[in-house]
Amino acid sequence: MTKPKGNADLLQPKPRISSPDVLAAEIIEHLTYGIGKDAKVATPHDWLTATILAIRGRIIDKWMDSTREAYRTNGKRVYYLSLEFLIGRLMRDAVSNLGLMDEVRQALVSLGVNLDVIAELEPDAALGNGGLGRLAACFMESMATVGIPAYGYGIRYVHGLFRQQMADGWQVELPETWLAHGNPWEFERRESSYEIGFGGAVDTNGGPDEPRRYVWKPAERVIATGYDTPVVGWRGARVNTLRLWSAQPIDPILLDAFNAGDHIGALRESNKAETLTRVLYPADATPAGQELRLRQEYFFCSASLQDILRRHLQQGNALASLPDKVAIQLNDTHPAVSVVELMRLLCDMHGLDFDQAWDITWRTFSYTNHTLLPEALESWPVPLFERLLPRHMQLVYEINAKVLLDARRSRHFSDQEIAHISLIEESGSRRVRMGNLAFMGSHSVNGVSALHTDLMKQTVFADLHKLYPDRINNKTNGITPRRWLMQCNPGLTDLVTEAIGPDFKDDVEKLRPLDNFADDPAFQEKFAAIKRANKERLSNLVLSRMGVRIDPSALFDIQIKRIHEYKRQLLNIIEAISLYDQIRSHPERDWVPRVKLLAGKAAPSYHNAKLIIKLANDVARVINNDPSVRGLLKVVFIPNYNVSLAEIMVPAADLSEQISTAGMEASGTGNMKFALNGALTIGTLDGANVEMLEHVGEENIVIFGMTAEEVAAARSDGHNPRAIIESSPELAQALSAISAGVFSPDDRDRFSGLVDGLFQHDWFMVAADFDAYAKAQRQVDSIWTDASSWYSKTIRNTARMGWFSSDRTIRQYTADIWRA
Ligand code: 4GP
Repeated sequence: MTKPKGNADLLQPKPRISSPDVLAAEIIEHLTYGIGKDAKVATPHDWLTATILAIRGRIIDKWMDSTREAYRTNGKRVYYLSLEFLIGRLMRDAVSNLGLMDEVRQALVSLGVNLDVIAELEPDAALGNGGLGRLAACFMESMATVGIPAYGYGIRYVHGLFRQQMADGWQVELPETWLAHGNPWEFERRESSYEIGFGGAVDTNGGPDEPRRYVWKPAERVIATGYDTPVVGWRGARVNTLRLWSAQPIDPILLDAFNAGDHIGALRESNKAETLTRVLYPADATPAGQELRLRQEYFFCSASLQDILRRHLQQGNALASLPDKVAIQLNDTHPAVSVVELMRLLCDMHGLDFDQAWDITWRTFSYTNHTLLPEALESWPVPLFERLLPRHMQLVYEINAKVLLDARRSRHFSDQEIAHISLIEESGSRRVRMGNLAFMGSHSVNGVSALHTDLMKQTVFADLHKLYPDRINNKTNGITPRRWLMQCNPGLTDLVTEAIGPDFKDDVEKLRPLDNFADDPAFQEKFAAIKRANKERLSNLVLSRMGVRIDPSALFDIQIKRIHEYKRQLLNIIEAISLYDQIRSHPERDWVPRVKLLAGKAAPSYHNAKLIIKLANDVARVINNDPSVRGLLKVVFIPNYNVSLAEIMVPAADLSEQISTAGMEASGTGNMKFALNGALTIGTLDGANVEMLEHVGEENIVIFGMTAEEVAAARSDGHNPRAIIESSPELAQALSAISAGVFSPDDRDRFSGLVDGLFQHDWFMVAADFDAYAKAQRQVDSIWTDASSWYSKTIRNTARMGWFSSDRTIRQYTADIWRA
């Protein structure tokens, strides 16, 4: 490219001033000349867009600095490949990280606009299903904060995670349209476009004395175009790029067909291409849509790898230095096909031989596992994989041969061990195992909490761990304290600053001195007042959205997360029923007023999860309308859980429910958000709860229930849930109320599937853990009754949760895995 030869001064933008009056003038400038609106007729959305554009300008200056710096130093770059980024809103994040909150607020006030009102209009970017997508968003922010030159790569879904509505208590899924008003954060990068192929056949060429070359001739091609969103680190330290790919047809319209009168057919190719990036795949779903999902995965992996190699070579680097300059982190198995795609690019497009390419490949990749649930470990039917990606199928077999031969020859693996590590699942119909592919193709394989990492070694990856004993390592998850403390809980942030000074804002582990205030009555009072204000805000939201009145002085007991049997919302609801029974049977006792709040989405095809939502709503209706409860218990299921709702619920919680069946929750991150915001946790010894216990101290967390080992033993030795239920009068009574139709008078059998499951196998140990859980809840009540003890514990939670910052997690990835 030729460099423009203009006046050097003019080619360099002037640094921007960010005083309120300058900001206000710029907002008006954007409103007028960018959006074409007069201030008098501008809609609140116009104001939002104009404000974002003014903020964006400030980010771009730093963004360009960061990019120039990365080119200049030619250091190692980190690429985070994830099919999900559950970002939520961006404006508050950006303004607060740039340190411009007061200036922007004042600028808007001078224009007669309220920042909080327009901030509410920003749609949530919900490009993810749950934990792993939200983790990716926290990691992007922390990488920019810690100063790592990093790119996130993903898909720009037109429709993110569905909107959840309740129809008579049942979940209904509606399309989500986050791009309806345009997206002022993103930049389309037409110049970063790549061709992606599917299907077709593989030819061989090369003369008799030349090495054989494979040429894939895809039958279909689409274009991937990048859209860049800047991600600002704390104090604007660094601005990284999130590049999301959108699919476009090569020919937008088939003119011949159109002219021949086939107006719909003329758009067929175009529709097919655009379908690729139209919707986020709802995880945990049935095999339906499998092909589309595999296409999405390959599409985004191929585009990202072509982009990564282009950047690497453009800087004058040799291919052999790829592992020294590039670290690619695979967020779960969704991007695992990257391993084979890089092999294809290196062998077929750049002429490397297989062994050279393999050496580069596994040294470049690393893989994070996020769940041990067998249904979530992806695998693809061989015929599907082979039809869509014929060249990749050949490479899968070649990689498999190399690894299996080595395991057999040098490690003397048995047939059974070989069968476990093979890339091809042979039992039943043949499938390509993406977990094993990600494992073999990476130099590091990490779990997301200490317990989960141990279980990975013992269960799903036991044999691969035996073959590569140095590969599995642990990186306990974390959360960004900017969004999950400073932005969502400004009251607490100010109080903490007043008590211990502002150092914790730059290093959240410096919250620790707050411990000294835990028993100080004056501080407790202020801490309680902030919690109370946050609870009032949530109560208002519940009233305005649902018409349900809840009392902010009651104990707010909150469970928010995806609805899944292993997360045991059912245990929580059954306990509510049992409490309801007891409040009515023993009106003379001193019951602690409690509001049980739940929220979360169920995968559209997950029958039992949807039934659990319906049960929560049915139970809520009965309990909330029963005068004999005297308002001592309320149950509320808030629809359409998303990141923005979490930002209101987390700071308002007194009690955080983290009650998964031990051994099943890989880590959890909601558990960390609540505790940091001064909630007490009731939880099992599962996922990161185990490490939270170590950090906050056993007197500041309520742990109950079976351990992972006990669960495994009960499952393999067979436990007898019927006997357990019959020996627990409270559980038996609650279940018989459900079965008798107390909560579903219109359809007595509605929940029989759920109840029968508890009697027959109780796979998730709901019955087995019930008594322990109920007892732990009464222990919570008794702590609550002593306010000073309650606040002393919850303040200590805030003080001691700093370690669970995603900055710490990212530093560990950087030091141990990426070596960036
Ligand atoms: C989630 C895990 O269920 C959760 O425990 C963990 O905290 C989170 O990943 C981030 O590591 N898994 C998923 C998934 O979201 O789709 O498997």
